[in-house]
Amino acid sequence: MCVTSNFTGFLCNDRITCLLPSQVCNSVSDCGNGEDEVSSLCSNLPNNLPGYLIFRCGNPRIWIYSNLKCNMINNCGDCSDESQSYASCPACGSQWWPCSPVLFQYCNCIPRSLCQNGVQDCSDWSDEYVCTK
Ligand SMILES: [Ca+2]
Ligand SMILES: [Ca+2]
Repeated sequence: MCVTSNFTGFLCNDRITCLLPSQVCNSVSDCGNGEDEVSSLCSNLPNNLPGYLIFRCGNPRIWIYSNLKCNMINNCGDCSDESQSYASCPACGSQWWPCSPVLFQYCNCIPRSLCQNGVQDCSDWSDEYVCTK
């Protein structure tokens, strides 16, 4: 395990390189000797991965890499990775606009870059008539 300011990740054998959880078992050797792709980790995914690399969604048969939790994108499909009650995510930051989005890609917040872009992104149109960039 290794911890950076942004995520908890996988420490390579060089004791320096810290990989994002989603770089482990992604069929790319990201550590110098490929120790992030060994079958003792990557067979029977995700059961052989350390728990800090994964997040179990609301449906526990569905899992995501833990760095995809609270990234404002609906990776679980049911928004459980973005739910404050379930995943302890912080409220929308300053770069985000809170609303019920039209597209399920976003769960509770849309990027402010979508505000006043001429396209409805919130069900109440607040992105076009209330939100400012
Ligand atoms: Ca890899
Ligand atoms: Ca997510």
